[in-house]
Amino acid sequence: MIRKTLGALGMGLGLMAAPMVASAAVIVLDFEGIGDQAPVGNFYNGGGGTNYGVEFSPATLAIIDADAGGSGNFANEPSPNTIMFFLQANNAILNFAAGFDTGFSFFYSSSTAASVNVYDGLGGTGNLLGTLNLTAQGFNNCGGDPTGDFCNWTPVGVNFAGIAKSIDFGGTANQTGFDDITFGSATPGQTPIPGTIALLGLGLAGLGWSSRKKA
Ligand SMILES: [Ca+2]
Ligand SMILES: [Ca+2]
Ligand SMILES: [Ca+2]
Repeated sequence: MIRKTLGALGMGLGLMAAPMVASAAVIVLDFEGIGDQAPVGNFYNGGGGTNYGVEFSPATLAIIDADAGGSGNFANEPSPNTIMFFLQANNAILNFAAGFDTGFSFFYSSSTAASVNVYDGLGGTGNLLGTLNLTAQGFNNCGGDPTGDFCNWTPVGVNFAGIAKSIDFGGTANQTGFDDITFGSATPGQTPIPGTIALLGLGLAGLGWSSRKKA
């Protein structure tokens, strides 16, 4: 049986560095601007993207939708056209040395059930602060984009007490994709509400991400 995969197998390289930026507001990583099957590595740690002091383990790669010129087998990603996935099981970790609080969230598309854990130590160590449980929903109600087997993206998040410093992404290599990884909120993809529509904020709060879902 041939399994559907998110992308061709490959090897990524990453660098280690000490994150320096403290967290305060909600931070969203959309992975746009990273190359197809290029390591996320230190992109958000002074390596080209906004320097949030977030470092990803070497097996963690970005991948661009095949419909946008890359090699990714997905559709309807919440922030086109790039997502994050990984090619080595049990080796997908991000470190946020400055720490963050309140919540953690993202959108995912997966062919397998998985658990993602939030820790208060670096490298998936220390106390377990929270767990996000993923289901095998990636192929549900597929269509559009116009192509891509991993078509269904679901928001998932957790609130926690304490200061989190690392995330251990569970799941099976090449079978789970992530996008809009969000620190400081249990609702993924949140962005600050502009002052001009602040009064409508309560009414629109539920539309922020739901409008991004597949129509
Ligand atoms: Ca797409
Ligand atoms: Ca696609
Ligand atoms: Ca994206």
